[in-house]
Amino acid sequence: MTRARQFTHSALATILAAVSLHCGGDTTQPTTAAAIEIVAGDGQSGTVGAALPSPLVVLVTDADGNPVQGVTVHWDAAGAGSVSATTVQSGSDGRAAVQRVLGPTPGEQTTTASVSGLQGSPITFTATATEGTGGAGIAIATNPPTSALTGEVFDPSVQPVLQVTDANNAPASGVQVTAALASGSGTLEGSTTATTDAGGVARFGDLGIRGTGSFTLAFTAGASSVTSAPVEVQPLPAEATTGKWGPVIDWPMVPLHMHLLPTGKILAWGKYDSGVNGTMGGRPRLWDPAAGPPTTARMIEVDTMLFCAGHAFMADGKLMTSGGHKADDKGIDVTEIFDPASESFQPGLPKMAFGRWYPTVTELPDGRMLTMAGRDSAGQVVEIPEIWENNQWVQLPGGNGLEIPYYPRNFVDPKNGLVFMAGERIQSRWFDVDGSSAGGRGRWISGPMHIYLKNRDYGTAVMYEAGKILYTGGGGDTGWPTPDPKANVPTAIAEKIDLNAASPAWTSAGTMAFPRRHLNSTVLPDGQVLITGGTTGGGFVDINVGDAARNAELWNPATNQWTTLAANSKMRVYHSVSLLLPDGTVLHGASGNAMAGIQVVPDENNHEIFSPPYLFKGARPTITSAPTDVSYGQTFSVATPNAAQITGVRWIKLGSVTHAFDAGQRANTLSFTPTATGVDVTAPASPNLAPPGHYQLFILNRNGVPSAGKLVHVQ
Ligand SMILES: [Cu+2]
Repeated sequence: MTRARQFTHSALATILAAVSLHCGGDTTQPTTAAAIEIVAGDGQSGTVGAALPSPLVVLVTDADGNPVQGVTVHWDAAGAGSVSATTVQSGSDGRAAVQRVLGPTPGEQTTTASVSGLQGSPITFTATATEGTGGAGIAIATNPPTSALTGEVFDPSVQPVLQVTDANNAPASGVQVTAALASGSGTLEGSTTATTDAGGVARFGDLGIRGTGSFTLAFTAGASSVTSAPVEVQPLPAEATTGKWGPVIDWPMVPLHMHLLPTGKILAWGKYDSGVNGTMGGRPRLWDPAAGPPTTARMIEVDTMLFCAGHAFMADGKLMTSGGHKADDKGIDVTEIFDPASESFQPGLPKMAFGRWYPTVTELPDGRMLTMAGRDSAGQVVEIPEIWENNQWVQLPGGNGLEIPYYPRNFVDPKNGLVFMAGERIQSRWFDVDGSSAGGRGRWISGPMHIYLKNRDYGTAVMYEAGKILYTGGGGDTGWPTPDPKANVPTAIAEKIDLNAASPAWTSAGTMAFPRRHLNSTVLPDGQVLITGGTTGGGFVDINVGDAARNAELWNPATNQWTTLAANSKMRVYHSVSLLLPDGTVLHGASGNAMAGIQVVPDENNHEIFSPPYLFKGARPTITSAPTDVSYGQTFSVATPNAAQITGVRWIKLGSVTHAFDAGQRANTLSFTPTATGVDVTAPASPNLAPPGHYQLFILNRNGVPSAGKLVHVQ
């Protein structure tokens, strides 16, 4: 028939078809529809479980061979596979078509198209199904995030998940899926392959994109591939390099002794009960950060004046103090123990043989406590250390005869369990509490000389890893009462020592951007050391605001390099403190309650919070559970949804800080093995490596982004 003849009759056919539709039943066909025939799609070959390459098409005509619109054609996949629709109305060209997906069995598969009553109905299409070659289908179950920071390790909730089916349209297990950038200029980071599980599901765990702009990812399994939704990748904010300081937060007094308790609360005290011009007393305040600002902190009664005491945490999490304030340069002989559970000091403890003003307390591997140095009630330097054992103080007269500075920078040496005095003197020394010398129990052992050959009074020291100490800043007071040479300005020179070495020696740790005195050092979860506060000027304490070292600095032990970070708002010099908090920020506060010659050091009854650069690099890992108590050498499970992302596990002992030195903090990098649901972590083998007590456990990803700390007690 000719095209022209078809057209002359098609208008009537259309009307009739429309009437049929509106009358409802598809059993009654337009009177003009007479026949059905195949147009296309018969005799194709395809892969089992897959769609045929071309649609199946029929034509409905009237008695004159003209196309008829609106006729309902029934399609049936004959029990294997599927058709895209089981009923299709013929179009204005009389045609009706479906897509055919073959069933799972190789061989001949048929499809029928039928319109009852028409000549030629039912029509049978025949197709040949062939065995597939694997990886028949891949689909995205979870897309990557719609936005991310460059280099960010995507949160587990938006790590891509793929569903892979085999040639039979069944879940394909053991199939490797490869991820790659499909568009965008940058690098795909992390593990770019994942293997399907029994359900045919492949999960990526640690992907991230380095670069900026719009990206898509391609996921490929065998010959099949699928492309993700777009990911908009932003550059890192400036704070990812500089960190960021928060606002000034007020305290009711100058919190110049500060401790993070196992309860998460903070105990602090200064010289006075309240702020500037307050009454002498310095009673502690207990601040619960979860309950309100520090102005809500509760005053804790104590029967002595703890200003200028030494302190450290004990194995059970209680805080021991040694000495305190009788007058400037004169100490008292009282010991106090604060119990974080009852939130009170234990009364009536045995006293020391000597008053101590500016001593250092050190927890030993076996739980005994050592107190060293300070001035007694008459203002004399105390050269005899005392050890707390069997709930009493025992003198160690074998230590007598050495000019010991205020608040010695003491650490337990993991190699031998001895106490290593890192400074401030030029020569460092070990003290053996169980050794003996001419004077009796206790023995000094000469150690290496600093590379900076001047006294480092009011420098800071931190054991950032078992046996590894950073000592930086200090000095600058030519009138300081130790016998070593002095400089008239503080130093920016840093040095480090590894006590694990066969012959430990001080070596260069680079130079800070600013010389500093009265600075603080805080070991961070990523293993770097944060330096805060201090003054660049010489003398006992330079309170010229222009000389304040307000920029934080960061030391990276892996590179020995220093980075200058953001500046805080307050001058924090003599009596300033810094304390690592469980959320990975650092509290930097206080300064004051003292004189600078004839001038008053400004009282800072407040703190500021520093958010280190690692808090600006995207999603943080989270710890969902960890044991509260572990023993030495024990392997314990830490649950985290970030299991595939963890590249480091560290813990850091709770801080107890004053006078530019934190006698509490010390850190261990812990060995671990990843599991499906977290990491199995092994505690240090010995208390020499990690003295007993409470540590904040952190897990980290490859960008050094830490989780919040989880409190773990080791004993
Ligand atoms: Cu002081």
